[in-house]
Amino acid sequence: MLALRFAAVFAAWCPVAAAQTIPINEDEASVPPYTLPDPLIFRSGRPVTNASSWSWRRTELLEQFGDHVYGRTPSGLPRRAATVVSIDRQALGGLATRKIVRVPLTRKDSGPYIDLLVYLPNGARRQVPVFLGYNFDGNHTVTTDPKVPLPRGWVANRPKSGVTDHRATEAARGSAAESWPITRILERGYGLATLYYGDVEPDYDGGWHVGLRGAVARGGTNHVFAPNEWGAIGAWAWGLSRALDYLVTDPGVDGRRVAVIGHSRLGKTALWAGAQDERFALVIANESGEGGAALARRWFGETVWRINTSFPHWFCGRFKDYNNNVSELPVDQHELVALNAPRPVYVASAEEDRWADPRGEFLSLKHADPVYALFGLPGVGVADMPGINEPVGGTLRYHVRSGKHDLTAYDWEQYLDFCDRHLKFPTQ
Ligand code: GTR
Repeated sequence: MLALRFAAVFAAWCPVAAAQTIPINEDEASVPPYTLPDPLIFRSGRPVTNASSWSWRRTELLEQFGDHVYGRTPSGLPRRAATVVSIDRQALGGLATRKIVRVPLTRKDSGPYIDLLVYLPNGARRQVPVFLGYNFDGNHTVTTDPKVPLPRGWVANRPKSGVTDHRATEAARGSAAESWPITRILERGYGLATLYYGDVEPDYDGGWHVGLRGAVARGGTNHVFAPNEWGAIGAWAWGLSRALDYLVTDPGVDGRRVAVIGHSRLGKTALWAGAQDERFALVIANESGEGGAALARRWFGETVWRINTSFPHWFCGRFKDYNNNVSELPVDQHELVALNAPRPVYVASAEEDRWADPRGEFLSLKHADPVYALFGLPGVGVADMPGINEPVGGTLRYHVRSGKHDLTAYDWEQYLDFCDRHLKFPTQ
């Protein structure tokens, strides 16, 4: 019934092209009602009653997200040891030890591989908790440190990066430093490990030919993807787990306290990585929007149709089946958040980032609350969205910051405080 009303609203908006396009709505009063799937009901209709039956439901949901949204991550991919390429024990004026670590992703040394950039605070008395997150334009953009090499492959020509032909340039060195307050992170007692997502797979439709998915596909670069084979987000998420494989072996890192963080498309990736790999102790999704924390069924900002049209390579083929009937999706994004239970999750929005649907991001957390309650944990715990710059919640935490789509110092301060509460041991 609700599904019919939903479709009817779309048809009224766009009678001719209703089957092909879904108009963008950014008016709260026009959001039609919708019904979310219940994370605590098995497909069979049986209810989940406790944390131990949740683990079965968790498996079912993971399979559904694999089959219908991100594609399944192939099993049996090689996992090879990483190599520390360089160490500088006096980086950033002596504040940190900087390592560059090569993480192979396939059997071939020629690639694809990740060059992981790791900064650990000097003088720590014990192994430190670490933030692990992808950067958008190369490791050299997060710092002005001249020793950090440029990525070798494709980079996007984003306005700030000064790139015009998809090759990384020196001009972009430090261009993303404001989003990566490395000194502050180190001073607060954390390490930072960052990696360039294009090392795993370039971010364009067809990028898989020169990326991880093409390198491991049975059909090589002629491979024809099945509807539930992984998309680029799946490949990037897998890369985060391989970076974690290294971090758990680093003598300076406490591998039980690695938080995975991502902004925007890389926030979607962080959530999917955390859902699949329970070694991530905590997950942070900064303005992850559609296909991330925002509810798919809520018609506000970016839609399933729009994201599948703009970025067909991000998700699996079957996700496109829901372009015009999102209510048929067997899952919604509150269940992606819930897949991280009982681990802490921070979801953040920005007031002007209406495209990402701040309210839809908040509601995902709220509707994941019942799963956290199974573990006796406080979820986000409030009835409605908080005001601007007023973080709320417990094990599930949320803020909507003033300003635009970005990862800012304000966001990092909240994440550092959240990690202090959830990742630091009392003796530290
Ligand atoms: C937008 C896309 C969003 C978000 C963003 C980003 O164009 O529509 O879903 O992922 O890109 O990653 O920067």
